[in-house]
Amino acid sequence: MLLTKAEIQARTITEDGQVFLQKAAQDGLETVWDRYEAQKPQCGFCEMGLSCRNCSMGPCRIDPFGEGPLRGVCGADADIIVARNLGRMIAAGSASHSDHGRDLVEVLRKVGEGRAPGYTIRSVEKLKKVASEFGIAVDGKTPSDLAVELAHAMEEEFGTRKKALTFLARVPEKRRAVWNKLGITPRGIDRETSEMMHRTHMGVDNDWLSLLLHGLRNALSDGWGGSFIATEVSDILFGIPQPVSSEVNLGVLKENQVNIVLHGHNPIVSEMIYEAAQDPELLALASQKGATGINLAGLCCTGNELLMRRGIPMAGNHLMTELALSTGLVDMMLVDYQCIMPALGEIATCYHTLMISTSDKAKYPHMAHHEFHPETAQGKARELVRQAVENYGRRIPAKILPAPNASTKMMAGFSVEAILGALGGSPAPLIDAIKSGAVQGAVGVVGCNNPKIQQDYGHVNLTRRLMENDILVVDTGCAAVAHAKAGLKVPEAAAHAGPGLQQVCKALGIPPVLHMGSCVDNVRILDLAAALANTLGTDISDLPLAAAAPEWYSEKAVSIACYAVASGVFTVLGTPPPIFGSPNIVKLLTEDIEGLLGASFAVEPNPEKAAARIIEHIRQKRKALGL
Ligand code: BF8
Ligand code: SF4
Repeated sequence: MLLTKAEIQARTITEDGQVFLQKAAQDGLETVWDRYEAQKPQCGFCEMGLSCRNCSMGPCRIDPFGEGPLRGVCGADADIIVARNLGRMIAAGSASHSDHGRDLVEVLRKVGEGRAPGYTIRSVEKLKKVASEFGIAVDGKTPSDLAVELAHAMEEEFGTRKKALTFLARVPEKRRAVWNKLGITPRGIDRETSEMMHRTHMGVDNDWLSLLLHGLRNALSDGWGGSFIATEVSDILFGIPQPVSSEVNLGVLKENQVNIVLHGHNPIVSEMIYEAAQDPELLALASQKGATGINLAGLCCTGNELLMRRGIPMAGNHLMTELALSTGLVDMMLVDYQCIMPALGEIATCYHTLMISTSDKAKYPHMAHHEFHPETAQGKARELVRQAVENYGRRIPAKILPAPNASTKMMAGFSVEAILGALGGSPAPLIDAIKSGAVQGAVGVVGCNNPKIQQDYGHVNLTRRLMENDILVVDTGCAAVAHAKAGLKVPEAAAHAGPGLQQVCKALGIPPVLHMGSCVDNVRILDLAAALANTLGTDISDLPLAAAAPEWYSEKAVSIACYAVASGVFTVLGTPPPIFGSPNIVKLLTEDIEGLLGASFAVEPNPEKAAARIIEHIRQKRKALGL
């Protein structure tokens, strides 16, 4: 059934999204928005966090109005049930990021052992730096030896034998003291997740405050552990991102080229596909088939990883993943894991698109499974790119609709190293700009799309307001792609910033919104915040910083938000988390936690109001610093 203009506009602010929502409807597809409508009304108990199915005496639910049951069969009340549910969300998010990190450590070890042909060490400099941080003597050792030693040391981080994770050495002294006092210093990465699953089993931790504190520790084991390892090892294997120009939106899919779309999170597979797509033999085959080249395009965070290091264009963010298929131009979509809607395979059956899953732990309906392992990835990548090329001629002309709008230009690649490089090697010029007031502060605008919010509306409006108020925005994940589509990631976008930020951007030739990578790369933001605090000899919570996730949906986002607050960063969520069934927990997380951590959460779906709160927060932090 076709959609009305009003229906389409309510779903997304993006031009390409609006066009392809109608195309998908014409092709008879059911999208994430349709399925969301079909789910309405969603369960009110679950929305408030008041339902529990942790055991078989249940499922149970608590009546928020006090007329029905106030306890589950075991006796758990609203506070306990909400805290347990939140704890399990954090555990799932932390596990996802950290298992991604573990997969990279495995590749690092196999590269060192000479068992991963095609992979190499692209940043020996970072390998040495990180190895030293892990207490490994680097002098006189080959990169291969170091890779093996570092991989072993990192494997230890996942276990139970440590008192504190190694990367905590980068955390400001004052912050570490806060964590020690609260007893939330993260130890082993897997240990904290495992302990969370234990604590939330029936009859274990039934003190909601104690559960939430462990939730923070579990999230910190992601931020300063699993995700940190994922980012650092990705840089070691694939290179440290440097500023790069690229393009975004469905216009990046080419009518006259073989389009391979890479979707998921871990760069291990997509980097190999990138290499294979440069193979002269495969390029010649593409030309034989009548294509002028092999075009790679990214979706979600695998896309962001390749964009940051290789400049490959982005087809879109989370809610564009189905619509990308409806162009009829995708010859192959390759997925690894996380945020890959199980609906994708079936949608692709409407077109000629080959759908390929690649991870032993992530299989999907209607996809061909081609498992990648470090030992054989190179050959596998060539085989798949060849299949994509051969599929080019099978496009169904009647089902093709190229994007009517041109792709939008963008810049990416702002690793901490690149930002410090642009500043001349030290954070001092940024600190000076903050002191002078040219830059009032910095905010990480991160996270997903969610069909509960008009696509990209939350990100783009919040970020515009912040820029206008001389606040530098750094971003990652699907938020970064939203900003890019809106044209905010080119140096010229500084024209829409306040006068101070405009001047700084012009002097450095940078956009006012800096792309720092994928969602695991949120740790780059932490790293930068810690470096600023360390330079000033203060705590992260003293700095004029904030974070926002205007359209978050995933459990990973919950973990990120929790490690941001635990690290001292005020964080505003656009979609409400399932905690409103417990007034005690809402009060703790939005008010009282400030006294414990120097930072708190806020929930504000309206981006204008969210901007106002953040601007006020930054004003207060500046005032406290005497600025
Ligand atoms: O890790 S922002 S929708 S793609 S969870 Fe997923 Fe959210 Fe996108 Fe990347 Ni992050
Ligand atoms: Fe019900 Fe308690 Fe079992 Fe949860 S753990 S399902 S509240 S009995």
